[in-house]
Amino acid sequence: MSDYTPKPEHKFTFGLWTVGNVGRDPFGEAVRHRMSPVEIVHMLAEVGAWGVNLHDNDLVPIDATPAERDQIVREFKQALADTGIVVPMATTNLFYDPIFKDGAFTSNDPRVRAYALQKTMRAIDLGVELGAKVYVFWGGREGTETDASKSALESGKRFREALNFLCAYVKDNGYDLKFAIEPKPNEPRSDIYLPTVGSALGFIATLDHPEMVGLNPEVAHEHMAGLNFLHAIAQAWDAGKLFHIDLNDQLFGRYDQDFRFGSVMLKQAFFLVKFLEDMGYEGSRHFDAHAYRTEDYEGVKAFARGCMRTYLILKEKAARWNADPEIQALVQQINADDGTYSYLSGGYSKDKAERLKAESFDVPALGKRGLPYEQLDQLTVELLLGVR
Ligand code: DIG
Ligand code: MN
Ligand code: MN
Repeated sequence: MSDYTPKPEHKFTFGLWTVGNVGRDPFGEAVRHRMSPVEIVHMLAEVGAWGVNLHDNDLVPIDATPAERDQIVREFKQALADTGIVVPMATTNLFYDPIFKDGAFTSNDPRVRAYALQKTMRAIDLGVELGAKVYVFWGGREGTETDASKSALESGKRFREALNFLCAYVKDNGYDLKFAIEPKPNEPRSDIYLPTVGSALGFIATLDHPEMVGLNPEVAHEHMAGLNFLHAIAQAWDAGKLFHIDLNDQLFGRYDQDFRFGSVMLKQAFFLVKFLEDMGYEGSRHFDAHAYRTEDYEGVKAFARGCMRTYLILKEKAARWNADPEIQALVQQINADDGTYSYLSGGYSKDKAERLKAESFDVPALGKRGLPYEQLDQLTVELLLGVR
């Protein structure tokens, strides 16, 4: 049995809004008292987290005076100093206040769009002051219930204009900060713009400073769209755009459940952890999740510990998968290549095209070839079940 104790080098983080979730849902009132940001920092230190993330208003109320803001930030910084907890990521709450009921950057009202930019600049200043290096944009209200209300094309242009302005703001201020877009297909809007990793990657390419902007994919959000999260982050990684990640769990086709990491789709969680560890992902392992509504704060701590323990257990399972002789023999067999067609790698040439057109293939034999995927997947399942 290995040691599954979280350590700073694991880079486990939680948002203030996650372990601070009071259990309110559309059909029920809060079930837990609200902890202060300082209390949350101490709880995260107690369970062994490395960092804490925040929306601006998780820390500073939207109507705080500058003096109140400074006092709150001072006390928060003291809690960070007392515990050693760091702030790797920050973001803006552009979804809770009624002013954003029809969006922030994509609102039809230019006053709301302008206010959203102002609020985000101030929140960026706060995030940088606290040491954040990644800034997330989750456009929770950027969407529609009826497409009679606004042009999807115009909304994309407004979103781009806002991000271009904010990228320029970061550059103008010399901030060491990169942006990470967080896609989600719906909820709280009926349809949210930039719904998936794929659509966000396409959007990033249209920005003035695409090098500053990447992705913060969330497990639950791709699952809500019925998509394979591993495939999504592999594409983001391939594009050099996996700047951050929101880990949790989620059944397909449900509202955003934000379950404890690994608590629902364990095999998908295994392949996700394997990918991150195999690739040497160096970013935060951020758990954007919350405890069941049934829990008290001891249950919330069990939730937080469970997220980190499951990640570490799956990390060990991934290492064992990579070292398992029977599994690796099958992987070798599946990827056998005698080099006959290696001339095709390295790009096109007329000679290569002519040579390939002259090749002959035993199509029936290739079609009959048996692939040992049942055996390989069974070995994977048995490894996860702890019998190998
Ligand atoms: C929800 O999945 C979103 C917001 O909580 C926040 O903007 C972002 C940061 O992880 N995730
Ligand atoms: Mn979510
Ligand atoms: Mn998230």
